[in-house]
Amino acid sequence: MSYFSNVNKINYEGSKSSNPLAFKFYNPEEKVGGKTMEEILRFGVAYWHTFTEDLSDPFGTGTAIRPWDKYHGMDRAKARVEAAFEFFEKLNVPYFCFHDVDIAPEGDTLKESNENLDTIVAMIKDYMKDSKTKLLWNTVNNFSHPRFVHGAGSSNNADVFAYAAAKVKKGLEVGKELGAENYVFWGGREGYETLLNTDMKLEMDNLGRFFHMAKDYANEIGFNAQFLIEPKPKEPTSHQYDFDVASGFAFLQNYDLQGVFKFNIEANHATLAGHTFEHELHYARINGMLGSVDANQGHPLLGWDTDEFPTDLYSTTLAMYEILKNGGLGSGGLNFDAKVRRESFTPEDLFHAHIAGMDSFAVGLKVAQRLIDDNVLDGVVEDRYKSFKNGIGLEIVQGNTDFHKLEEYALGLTEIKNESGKLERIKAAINQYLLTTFTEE
Ligand code: XLS
Ligand code: NI
Ligand code: NI
Repeated sequence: MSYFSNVNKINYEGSKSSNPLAFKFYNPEEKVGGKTMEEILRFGVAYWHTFTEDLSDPFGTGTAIRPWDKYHGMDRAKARVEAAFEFFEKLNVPYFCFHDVDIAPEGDTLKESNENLDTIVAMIKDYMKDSKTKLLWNTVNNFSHPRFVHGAGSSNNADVFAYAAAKVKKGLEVGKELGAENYVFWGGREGYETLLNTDMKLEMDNLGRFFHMAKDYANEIGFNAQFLIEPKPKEPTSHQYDFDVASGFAFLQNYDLQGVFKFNIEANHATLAGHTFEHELHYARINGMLGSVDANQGHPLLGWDTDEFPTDLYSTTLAMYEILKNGGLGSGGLNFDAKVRRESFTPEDLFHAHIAGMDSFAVGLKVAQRLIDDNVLDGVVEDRYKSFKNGIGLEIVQGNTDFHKLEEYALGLTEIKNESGKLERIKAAINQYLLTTFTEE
């Protein structure tokens, strides 16, 4: 049975192709800076947006009726697995990601939910034997069910804390069973609405305890995946505890978890936090904490998590610049935590959207590699900080000064000369690289 019979395997056809179901820029085998695009980009499909999303919004019911929606319950879950592996193969992606409830419906009890998971996990494991597509990460959904109304690991209700822990315990077992390379914690409802009814200190302490117990259990069962925290500043709560990389990093240090986690950085969450995508990637990178990426983009006019497929080449270029500077993503990847727009409701749109995202990151990769090869930005930065290479600047960075010496030096200055930051010149150079990287081929 085929769920996408109108679509054949997506191949690379080059930038002149007019075939909408072909890659124009993503050529998995092409080498960039010594590695293939497939090895560097490590694309993943998000199960929730691609196989369980019906495109409903607060103003209307779903517009996408998928071929597997004629089934119900566990039959639908099984049909989704078949559809998913057909999709992965046709798109030729190396990875996928899921939450527990994306792959198997919750039962009436925790035990029943776990049994449903066991059935589907066994089926997925079977499909993975004949597939090149591996599990980039899994996670559990500890936010949709009404029991998580006050949060999960930060709930005021200890029974909910225990239930959430039991779900993560199972999630870690599932991750181990399927060979997940990472395990993600996105805060869900870990945050609060108002301080008027919230013990923030207890909630954060409990979250710290929760993460320690999760790591202890992963160690106990020999599940070696990289743990990742995915920051988001708001939505669903008005104050999420993992606001951005900086606050998440402080939390991890505070609770002695710095060595346990890295960050999974989502572009739309960065912009919701008032940062650029590259700011979050950079902040994580310079602290050795860049783990993986949820590749999407927000809408510049909307203040919520629109999770659009990434198509902004300027942004993918600057993101790939950070990723290359990081030496790649290690066990992480570029997971399309992105959904097609409500009006793009056909199964083919799922392919068009992923092709657009993959091509956009392939463009970003090639432009970023050229920017690095030609030392375009490094040269600028190095020149801008040259005052710290000798004289008083060198003494400052070597720790050889104090306020007495600095005052003495300042008193002796007759003139302070600053140089231009050359911002427009730099932006024009990036445009030049964006426009010429492909026309010159
Ligand atoms: C929601 C998050 C979520 C995580 C996984 O905004 O992006 O989808 O990636 O729980
Ligand atoms: Ni995400
Ligand atoms: Ni999101």
